[in-house]
Amino acid sequence: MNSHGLVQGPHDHQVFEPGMGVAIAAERFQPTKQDRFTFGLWTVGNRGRDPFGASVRPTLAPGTAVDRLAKLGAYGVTLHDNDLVPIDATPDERAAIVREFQRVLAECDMRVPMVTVNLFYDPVFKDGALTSSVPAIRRYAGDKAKAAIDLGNDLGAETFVLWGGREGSEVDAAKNPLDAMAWYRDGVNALTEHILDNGYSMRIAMEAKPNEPRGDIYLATTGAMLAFIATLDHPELVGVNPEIAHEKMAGLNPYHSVAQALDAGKLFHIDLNDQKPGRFDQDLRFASDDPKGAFYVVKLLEEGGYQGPRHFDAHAYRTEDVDGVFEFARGCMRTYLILKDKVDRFAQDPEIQGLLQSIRARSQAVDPFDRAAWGTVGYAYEQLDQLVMELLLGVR
Ligand code: GCO
Ligand code: MN
Ligand code: MN
Repeated sequence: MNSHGLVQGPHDHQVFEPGMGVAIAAERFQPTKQDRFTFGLWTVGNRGRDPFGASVRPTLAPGTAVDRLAKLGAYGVTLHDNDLVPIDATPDERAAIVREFQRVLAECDMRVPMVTVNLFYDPVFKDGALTSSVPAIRRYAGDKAKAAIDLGNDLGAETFVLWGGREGSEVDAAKNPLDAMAWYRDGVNALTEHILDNGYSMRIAMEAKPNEPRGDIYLATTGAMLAFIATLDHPELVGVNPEIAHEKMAGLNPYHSVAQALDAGKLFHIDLNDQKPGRFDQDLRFASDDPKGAFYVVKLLEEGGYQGPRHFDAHAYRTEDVDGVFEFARGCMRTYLILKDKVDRFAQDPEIQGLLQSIRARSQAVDPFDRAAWGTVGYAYEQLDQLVMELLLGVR
């Protein structure tokens, strides 16, 4: 009997291959530390509040989140400064909180590979943080981000994510975006100076999102971030943290955005989740809306040399209680491992590989170049795509 009062959970029935026992299937997709799965404290801690309704779940203590994620096989957690340390904590309070959290991490054998800063929740940031038109707010935001970098260093993080949730506008008459870009650049340059001055081994990963919570957010896509990074004082210290849902909100293909980041040597971190196009910011369980799109992202991460954590930035449906939240977390990791298994099968499938080979062989056709013939040739992509569908649907 599980906590829902059911004798069996839905996954107890999953059988992936004829003759493969349920126990083996469960063990096979059991996450381990080597998989390097991480979750934001704010993801499992999400209380289900939305613009239309109140919280539906109790506050989850950071220690409880760490403990329950560790038991599921996660590698670590990530956090905003204020997920752990209240915005108005004194230095002594901060030190005590960090000490206690370090104790829990050690006890659960969990890491904190990434820390980020909350520059969006407090009302002071309602017109932006590093791009606020108020110099004193820009200064405060910069100091807060530096303190979050210090916190990351204390916790052993190698990546500092910078998500400019309020760096944007609704009223374009109010702010010149050229000023905003200059302030943003000054802000990020100051953060890299802070890292260098302190000798931290930390890199910054900038995360793009097109909208929400602002009407329009500056540097709306991963591609825009990459162009901006090239204008910084220390571009070598700054990369990107693409999020699947954010690229989809912009109508883009996350597979291509992540590939561009990898190609630029800038994929420092990644936020895995899912999103239905044309909706509000949903933060769905990884791959739950678009498993085919997610398959290609997993393929890219596994085959493209990405070494960082597989970080989930998603949250459970508002319908869930706390146990449902950890079913959600387990689901994110299992689906990743199942898709990783599909990546291996794709590489070993004789029909898929044979078809790819014949497509490639035909593309090597020799001179003379025959324009008319190339215009009538069939590429067999329908057949290839259907084979991938059948692989993903479990019949290959
Ligand atoms: C969002 C963002 C955030 C950031 C996080 C890290 O849509 O709210 O994805 O979850 O990733 O704040 O800075
Ligand atoms: Mn997001
Ligand atoms: Mn994110």
